[in-house]
Amino acid sequence: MARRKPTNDEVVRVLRELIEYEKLEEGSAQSFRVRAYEKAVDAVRSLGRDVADLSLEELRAVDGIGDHIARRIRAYVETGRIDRLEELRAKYPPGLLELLKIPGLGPKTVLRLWNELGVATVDDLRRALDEHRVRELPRMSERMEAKLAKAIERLGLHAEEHRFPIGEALPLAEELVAELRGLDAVVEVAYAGSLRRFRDTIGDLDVVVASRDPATVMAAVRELPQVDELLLSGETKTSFVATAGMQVDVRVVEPEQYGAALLYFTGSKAHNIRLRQLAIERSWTLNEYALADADTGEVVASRTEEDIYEALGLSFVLPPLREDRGEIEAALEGTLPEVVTDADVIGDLHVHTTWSGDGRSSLAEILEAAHRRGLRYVAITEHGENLTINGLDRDRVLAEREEIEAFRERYPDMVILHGSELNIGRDGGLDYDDEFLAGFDWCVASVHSHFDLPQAEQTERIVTAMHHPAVNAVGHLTGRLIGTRPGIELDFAAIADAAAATGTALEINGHLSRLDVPADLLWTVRDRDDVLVVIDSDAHHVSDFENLRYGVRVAQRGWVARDRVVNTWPPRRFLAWARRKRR
Ligand code: DGT
Ligand code: CA
Ligand code: CA
Ligand code: ZN
Repeated sequence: MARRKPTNDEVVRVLRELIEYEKLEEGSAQSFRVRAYEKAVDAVRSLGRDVADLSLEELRAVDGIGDHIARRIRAYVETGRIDRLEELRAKYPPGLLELLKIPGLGPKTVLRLWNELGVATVDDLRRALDEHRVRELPRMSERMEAKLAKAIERLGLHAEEHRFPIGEALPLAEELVAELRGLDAVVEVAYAGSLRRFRDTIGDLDVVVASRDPATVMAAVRELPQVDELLLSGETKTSFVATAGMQVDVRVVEPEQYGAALLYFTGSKAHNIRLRQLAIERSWTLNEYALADADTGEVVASRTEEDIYEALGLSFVLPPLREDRGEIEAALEGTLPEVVTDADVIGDLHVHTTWSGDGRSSLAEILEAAHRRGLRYVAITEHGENLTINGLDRDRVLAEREEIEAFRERYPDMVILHGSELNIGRDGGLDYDDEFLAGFDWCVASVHSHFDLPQAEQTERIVTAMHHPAVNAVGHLTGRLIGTRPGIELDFAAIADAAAATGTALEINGHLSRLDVPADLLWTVRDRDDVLVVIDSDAHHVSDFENLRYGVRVAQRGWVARDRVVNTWPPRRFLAWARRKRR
């Protein structure tokens, strides 16, 4: 049987696994080989076509993919395996890859923990820490033990309840949904569960299918290329472990039941319980098949989620709000916040191009993509000079400014701002000097260093930066990388106060590994009309403008009212607001 063509995301996942093993093999996270793989990952991600369609020759010709890696990619496309990866998988226990995710644990230390203490999983490490065995190793200490214990706790890396970062879950879910949508037997299909509610981490994937022919759908699910191990194979439910290690539950219902099933499996459980109580008060029942009369069984509503909310006397609740955090009461009273939707976002104020060392699309490509997306304003914000390697010195800033000027004629209906992503220094200082900073139209300032400062100092440096007239927004506030790096410690209430006092927006960075400011923090200031937010893609490539949609979901989860999102404002209002602070 011909092998199904792996997607680019799948190839990226395999390369990333190889990267982690190579780190162990090299005893370094920075080796030449590791960097070569990382370049290849970037190259595949920005390829713009299916990597599986490229011949070995074509792969070799791709910038960033060398001969070795080209061969490995071809081997994977053709046979579904890479000998080198199999060899490394056999050599190291898989738990070591989890250990590598813990901040403060490099490959060398992980290897030492394994060789000398037999630590092969996060649970093993926790035990070793509890028993104070780690401090006996060279270059380890009591302080280091405490730091590691805290890092494990903050990352939520429990072997028993392993959760996947949304950045891993979403691409897989989209692949599965696209695959199933292509089947004739499928009327409708969507992912539900915590992913649809847009939580940061996902326990398992829940997929709901509407079909009149469940047997055909279930048979097709069993044959999906993403199935690694079949766990359960029933008439209307199939569960499997996907190639990425994530568990997936696929359920099939009749098209008439689709809304009820989607509602049920989207959750949260707490939200469902409240809905069921409301149903019971009316002598109805609510389950994954229908809202129905408790006595006669007659269906009250089931076809769509909207029908069911309406029958229960509630306004429609968007999935990211379904956490029983007051949304039921608000929906009953009709006082749900008017949250931002995809179509409301008409600007993007944090965008990189190849002028930044880590940008992957040219200025021309980025502007064309922004324009095609219908954006009314966009700020090009390359890294400031203090970010080594990737930052721009003054000459390059001015050179780019000239290029941007030329593009303004090409896109008369899109305002192009020339900005910068500044680096907040240890004491709140910024790149360049005040006069030079005044030459930008818009600046985002972000923390890219000193992640370990105590809370008071960390808060203080950011507040200091917010007071600078050049700083319009604070980028990815906590600096967290979901599943890999915990956020910095902050007094968020103080940050929100400073944002309001200085006219500085807080960015919701929509990159899936960041989603920062986190929704939970935003939720704590949901009633503060004076705390403004900007939803940014932080694009480094034309495909990253999709991040705006993810940022919108974070804003919804944080109950951010639309009018608090400055890039929903018409250009004139937005520009007047941004200029006010810079004067
Ligand atoms: P996860 O997978 O841990 O990230 O979180 P969820 O929310 O996706 O939870 P999951 O996969 O256990 O179940 C999916 C949805 O199904 C959940 O959000 C609500 C619904 N559900 C599951 N179990 C129950 C239950 O016992 N009662 C009710 N009312 N709903 C449930
Ligand atoms: Ca789930
Ligand atoms: Ca589930
Ligand atoms: Zn950036």
